[in-house]
Amino acid sequence: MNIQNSKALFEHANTLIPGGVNSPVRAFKSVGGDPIFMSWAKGAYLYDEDNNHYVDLINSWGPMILGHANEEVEKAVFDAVKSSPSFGAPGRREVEIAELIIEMVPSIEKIRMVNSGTEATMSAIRLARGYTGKNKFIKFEGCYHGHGDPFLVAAGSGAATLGVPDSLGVTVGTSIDTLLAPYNDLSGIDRIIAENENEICAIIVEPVAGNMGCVPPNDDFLKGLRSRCNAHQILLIFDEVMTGFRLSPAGAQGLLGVKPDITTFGKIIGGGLPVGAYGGSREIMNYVAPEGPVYQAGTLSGNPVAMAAGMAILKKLNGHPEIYEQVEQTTLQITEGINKILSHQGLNYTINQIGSMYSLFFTDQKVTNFQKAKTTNIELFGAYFRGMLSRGIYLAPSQFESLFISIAIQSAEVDLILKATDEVLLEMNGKGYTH
Ligand code: KE4
Repeated sequence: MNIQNSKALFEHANTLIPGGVNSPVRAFKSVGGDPIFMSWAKGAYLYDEDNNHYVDLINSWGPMILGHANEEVEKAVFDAVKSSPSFGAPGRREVEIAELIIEMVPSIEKIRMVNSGTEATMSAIRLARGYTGKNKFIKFEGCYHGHGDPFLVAAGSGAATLGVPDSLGVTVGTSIDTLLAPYNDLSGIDRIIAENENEICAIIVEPVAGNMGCVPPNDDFLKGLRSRCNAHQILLIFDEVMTGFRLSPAGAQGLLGVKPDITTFGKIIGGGLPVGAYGGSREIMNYVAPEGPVYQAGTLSGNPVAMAAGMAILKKLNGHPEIYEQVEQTTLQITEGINKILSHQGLNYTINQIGSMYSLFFTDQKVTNFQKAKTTNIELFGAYFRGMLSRGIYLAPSQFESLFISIAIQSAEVDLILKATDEVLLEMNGKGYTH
């Protein structure tokens, strides 16, 4: 596959941008090889700077559930941008999208638009602290909530649940109130709550984890978090940046039947433009400035063009359960096909899937948390990624990411994905990538 223009662009980009990319995962560091520079996309396909094309299984890390360059979204953006890309004053579209999200997600009575998922989660923690008067919060190992300082913490030594900074530049001071628990482990939560009674403002969780690869919650996990939050006056925050409007018109909470106190959004609600949001009950959200004492602001929050894109995609999803049925069926065709192929290959593997999200791990363990996800064979995943890429299938360039299926992926693309999977795994086995 000729990728010389991508290579030249990456070489030049490296002299101008840290790592040559504007977000680390795009650099292909954990899968080997150089990143592909995309030039355009339509439907199920990405087209790179050397005019190779790829079936896209990332879909911009979730937003493109309707496929790339959806006509209605495009038209809405073109119409909005003609009225000026930004007013810096309130506009009609902000009211309309707030009303639509509140209609679609029953746990939300008021919502604030921001510009990214990171802003949404940072603001949600500040709001939880302001509303409860308590400083500590619990997050789960392997869950990612954006690059806000309080979230960039790693598990401390041993059983210690105090987070330690996981990035240079994050101070102990900002991580000291972050408590870490294993995903899908309610006993771990009980221990942390007991050790920090009356000091915890919130538990923030990806209701379906997508940042350690796709890891669905155990049946009792979310209900268990809900009951513990009720019992200990702790706010339950669902980070639905990835799962919001992806797993159902009301996100993971709509699919799994557990209501959080605060929900954060991103990705799909911007239709591919930079948008985030956080929302919850009227009582909690009225703590947010200028209504209340918790400050949060943003020059381009509620930007008319981004709101137009978000409205267009949400209107297509609202009241259309058939879209969710379709992407789930397509995802099942892919995962069942991969399962059939791999069951003959003698490789250790496991597949996690829920709705239109899935991940393939190369491990003999059931992957229910980050420790289990880390038992995957990273070298094998890298070989699988590169083999699929060379056959025109664009996977997430990291084992610890979920894949996202769009309605634009039809049976022809499923056939391409499975044909490539069969060839790559046969080749890998031939090369002795066994266990
Ligand atoms: P952004 O700030 O990237 O818009 O959103 C942060 C965020 C918050 N919460 C969850 C559950 C998320 O998945 C994300 C961002 N997701 C990653 C993909 N794992 C974005 C890709 C990237 O970092 O380039």
